[in-house]
Amino acid sequence: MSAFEEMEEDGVIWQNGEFVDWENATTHVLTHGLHYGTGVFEGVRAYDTERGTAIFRWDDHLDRFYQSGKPYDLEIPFDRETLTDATVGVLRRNELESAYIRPIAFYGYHQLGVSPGECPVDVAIAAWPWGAYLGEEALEEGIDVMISSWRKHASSQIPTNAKTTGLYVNSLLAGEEARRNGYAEAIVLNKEGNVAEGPGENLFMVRDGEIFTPGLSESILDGITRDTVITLAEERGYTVHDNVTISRGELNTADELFFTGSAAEVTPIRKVDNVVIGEGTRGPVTEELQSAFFEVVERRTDDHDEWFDYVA
Ligand code: PPE
Repeated sequence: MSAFEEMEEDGVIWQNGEFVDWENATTHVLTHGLHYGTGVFEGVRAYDTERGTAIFRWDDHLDRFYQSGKPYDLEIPFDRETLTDATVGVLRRNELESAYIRPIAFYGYHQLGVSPGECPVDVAIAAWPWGAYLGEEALEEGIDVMISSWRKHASSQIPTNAKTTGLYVNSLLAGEEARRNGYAEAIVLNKEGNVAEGPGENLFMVRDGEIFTPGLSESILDGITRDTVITLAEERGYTVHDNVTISRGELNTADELFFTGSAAEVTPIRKVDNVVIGEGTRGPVTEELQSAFFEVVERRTDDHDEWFDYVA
């Protein structure tokens, strides 16, 4: 199954401490999180590696999961060990060799009104096979993207460093606008009109052999793949400017552009608003970092073993 395809109802989902059959992992229609977007979630990948199934940067995803709840006073009522066991349990019971893992915590069913009051925090972890987010071809050929007419919410309006379910209405608006216009994905500018990120990806630019990515104050999610790529690039001797402002026009004159994300992995961008970027195909720096990324996540190297939790 790839992104944008129907779910297969298969296996179990961990919900509030128990493994339940996929079709029974349901919640009430008056759930607080459904009405007000008051949930936090993660997207994590487990890869089928030479040493068995391995969850990539689980600790960092868990850190962000707990942190995301803070602005909302949403305290996840399970500890790290429980959530880790739950995830390993889901992967094993569902016999998944590689998977996309989706932990979610949200204010549940008890009362309505914007204040969550005594609503419980419900937690679930599901996993399913998810292929290349933007298609297998996208990884090689790159994608055409559109600058969205929608701006990213400023971090003074909603904390963009928290991965909150409600934030993704902005991602939907931008992504669907792009797809309606024949593009694969959007780039979203921040309130100042500078480059923020994609609807579900961070953005990188290559210029004159150096690498640039918008800083955390540009209304972006502090992506774990972003951090991975920065680390891999620096290890390969690249200068990475990870705290910069990138203006819209710089996208057009970039040598290379690419997206990063747990779902999107490392996806090259070949055109922005139909302006060809560089050679109009996956650029050499993108290719080097993308190969390095897949070499690491598939464990074809011993580097960065600290990033992996083996499921076997
Ligand atoms: N920005 C946004 C807005 C975002 O949603 C993601 C992840 C990223 C950056 C990259 O972050 P990281 O995954 O830590 O490298 N988007 C998730 C949701 C995708 C979806 O369609 O759902 C993901 O990649 O899992």
